[in-house]
Amino acid sequence: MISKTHPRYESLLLREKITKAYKEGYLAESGMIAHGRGEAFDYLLGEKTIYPAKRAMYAAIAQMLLANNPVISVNGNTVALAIDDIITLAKTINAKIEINLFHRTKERIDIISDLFKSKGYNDILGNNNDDLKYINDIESPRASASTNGIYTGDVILVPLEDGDRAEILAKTNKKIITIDLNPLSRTSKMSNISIVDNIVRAIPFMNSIANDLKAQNKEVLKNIITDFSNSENLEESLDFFKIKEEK
Ligand code: PTJ
Repeated sequence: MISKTHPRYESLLLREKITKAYKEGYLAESGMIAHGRGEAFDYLLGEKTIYPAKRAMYAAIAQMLLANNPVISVNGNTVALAIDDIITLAKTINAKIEINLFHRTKERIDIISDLFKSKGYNDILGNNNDDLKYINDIESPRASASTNGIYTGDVILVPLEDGDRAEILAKTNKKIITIDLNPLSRTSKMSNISIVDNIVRAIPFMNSIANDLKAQNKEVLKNIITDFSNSENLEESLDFFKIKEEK
């Protein structure tokens, strides 16, 4: 039990979610290391949602609202930290949710599928009964793609990845959106829209703007995307990382 008065309460709470998910059997061992890396970047960012991240999130929602078949890909870490907000987002913008694991095992897929079902969400893709295809050139179990989901999807949100997939998916003409605290990661560089923010702040922010954007006409959404440059936005994001303490 973490005391609410602890100065690092929020951060410790997230660690608790991560370790609980590991004990429940659905978070990969290396998911704990990935979380630590994210923590370090977030610390340097001041644990705040920066302006370039907000701009990227407007572009991301616009892109998903214009899509024919938008899909949110979830792994162990994403589920541990943001399952409820992901379900809300998927319902609001009419996107599918697909489980896609780097360290794929039948057991982890079953546990995650059951977690979604326990939340009343029964349409999860990528489960063990799904019709899975395999995307060429991805040399890991992450190549698996549901026929009705990532395989045929045109806009795919891939939070917290490790870079072996974003590039290949982007080459297949899909629009790739990521949430990654590391603006220098391969995934951030290879995606069309990279949101440099903690997923626990990003998905709630996306939910807070989704209804407003849904009410806009298509031209407004297209303009948001045309005005967005991922490389410039990543450059700007880097400027927010503080390696010197403010006096
Ligand atoms: O569940 P699986 O089997 O699919 O495995 C998932 C992990 C996360 C283990 C796998 O994708 C992996 O090893 O990822 P990496 O290479 O550690 O990359 C994860 C990226 O997410 C890193 O750039 C981290 O900085 C970033 N990250 C970690 N935690 C967060 C984050 N970004 C946003 N929010 C976070 N909370």
